[in-house]
Amino acid sequence: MSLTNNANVLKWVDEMVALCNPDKVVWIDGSKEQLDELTAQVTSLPDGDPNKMYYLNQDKLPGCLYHRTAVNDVARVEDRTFICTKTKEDAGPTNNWCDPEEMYAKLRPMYKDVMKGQTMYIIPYSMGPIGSPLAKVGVELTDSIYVVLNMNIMTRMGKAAFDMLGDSNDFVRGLHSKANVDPENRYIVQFPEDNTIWSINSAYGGNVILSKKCFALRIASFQGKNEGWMAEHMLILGVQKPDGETKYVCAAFPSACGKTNLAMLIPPEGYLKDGYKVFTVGDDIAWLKPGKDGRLYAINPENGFFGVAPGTNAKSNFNALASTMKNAIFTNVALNNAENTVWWEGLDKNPPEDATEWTGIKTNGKEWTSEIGADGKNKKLAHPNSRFTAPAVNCPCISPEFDNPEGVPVSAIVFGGRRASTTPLVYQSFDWTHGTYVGSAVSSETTAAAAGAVGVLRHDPMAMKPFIGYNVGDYWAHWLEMGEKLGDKAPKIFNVNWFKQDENGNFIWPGFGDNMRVLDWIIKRCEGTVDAEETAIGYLPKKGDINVSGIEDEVTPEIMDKLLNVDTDLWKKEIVEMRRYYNDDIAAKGGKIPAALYEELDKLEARLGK
Ligand code: OXD
Ligand code: MN
Repeated sequence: MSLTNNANVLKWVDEMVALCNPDKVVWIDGSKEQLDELTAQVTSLPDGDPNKMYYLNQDKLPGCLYHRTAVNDVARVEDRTFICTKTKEDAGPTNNWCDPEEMYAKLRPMYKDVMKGQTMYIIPYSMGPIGSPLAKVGVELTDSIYVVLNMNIMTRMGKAAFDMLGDSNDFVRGLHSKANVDPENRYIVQFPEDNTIWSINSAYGGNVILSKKCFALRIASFQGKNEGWMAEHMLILGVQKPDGETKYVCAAFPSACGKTNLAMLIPPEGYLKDGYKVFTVGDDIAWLKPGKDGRLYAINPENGFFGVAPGTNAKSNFNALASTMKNAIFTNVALNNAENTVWWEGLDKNPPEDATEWTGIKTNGKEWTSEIGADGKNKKLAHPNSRFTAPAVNCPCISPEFDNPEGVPVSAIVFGGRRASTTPLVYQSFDWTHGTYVGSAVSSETTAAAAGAVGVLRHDPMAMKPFIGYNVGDYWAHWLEMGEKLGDKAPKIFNVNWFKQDENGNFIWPGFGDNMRVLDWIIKRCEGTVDAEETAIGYLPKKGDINVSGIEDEVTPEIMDKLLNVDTDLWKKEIVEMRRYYNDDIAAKGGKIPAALYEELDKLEARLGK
């Protein structure tokens, strides 16, 4: 029985059912009974079935499940991700493009009868708190119970989403089939002009949890441009000060630069003693819209965390680890067979002796076999991109405002990347337009963890390169427009770099909880309670204004000088690179760069001197 009378939903579902031809259709109401029944089904599949999920130790990890994906299906696939708009220009230089009619014509035969013998699950969900003026509804059709169970954690899933939609046509239509998980025919396709996402031949999270990157960033960024709001690849955190007031900060870093760690940071002892607390609103995505008072408000459209497991431990991110202790799903981590619990590199130093590798091979924990990388040396028990899907309510520091339909007022926006030199620990942009330039210049250096050359600069504007659902030039213009609309109520824009190195390649900033010291300066700048040094690149902390109490031995005045140094020669090189990037990578390939951003580049160059 259908869960809604919405004629638009029913018509579309009928069309998709006719195309995919499932034996059975199940409407997901979000009830515990239904989810228990689906969990029972998927855990009782025979070993070796690629869809099987396993119960973990229910005493130690109550409600937790485990799953392995195919070895060729372990990450987002940017080369197979498309933005299909009527013109190529509308997708712009950062996206793969195909004409929508051509793409539908190519994919339709792949979906034809693809669910024969199977069940189609119809998942209604809300991105954002039900009833929030910033929230939006999506419906995902899928042939995977794994997807249903993940969507239950990552979104507000169930009938309430249809109730919120009423008879409106404003919902995102997602169609997913794992099909044969064939990498040659894997497609992750956004049709922003049709509010539609088609994903086929994958069963990995980021490609199939269509609410996340596909809707909440690619489609939503397009909607935001048309409707006057923004969808950004940003964490949202609140810093509660000793006087009880909480200031909210959004931060955009490229993937694997520690967004989840910053979102859940535990302040250093001195700050805790003084009464500071950090609350998490979101760890990956922010939707931002001007509120009635003219300030910018943020919601986290998601309801859970889809975090990278390796490297997560009680020291690096206590709160993330705690979030995974019940009702979580683990994907492609290793198993500790003796306990039926999970393990990954960086959880602790003791790989289990009786382990199952992420590929399903049993091993003694010393001589494991699963190879990552062409060199065959990089052997891991857990896949480096193995994940936990964890409910936000589990997070010990989840914000009391998490479900606030109005969102939280944003004081600061912070950009950052991984840069060994050039970029100082922190600086503040002169104004919103300069801050937009700073965001457009976000870049990160590759690390030894990934295959390929180390230290290669990758541009990732606003940390959104794989996620902007339209032309990056128009996206920058939209940022500038939002700044004009917000005027003097706009958040202040900053840039941070936790990854500065000395001559020997050692990191010189401790990072993790100590990043609170930088947040402290940022918040004081927003409040106007601390002065700054005006430099060519922006406002920098004055000597002594970053609190190093408790880490004086590690961060000596000499180290702090290095952290805050603005090396004119390196910055001149940065300008040359930014001109090359704007001209060759963007403008020459159809990106319409706003004149104001070229002006910022010229002004920066002038300030640095000839
Ligand atoms: C993610 C990513 O999975 O940014 O969040 O890649
Ligand atoms: Mn992300």
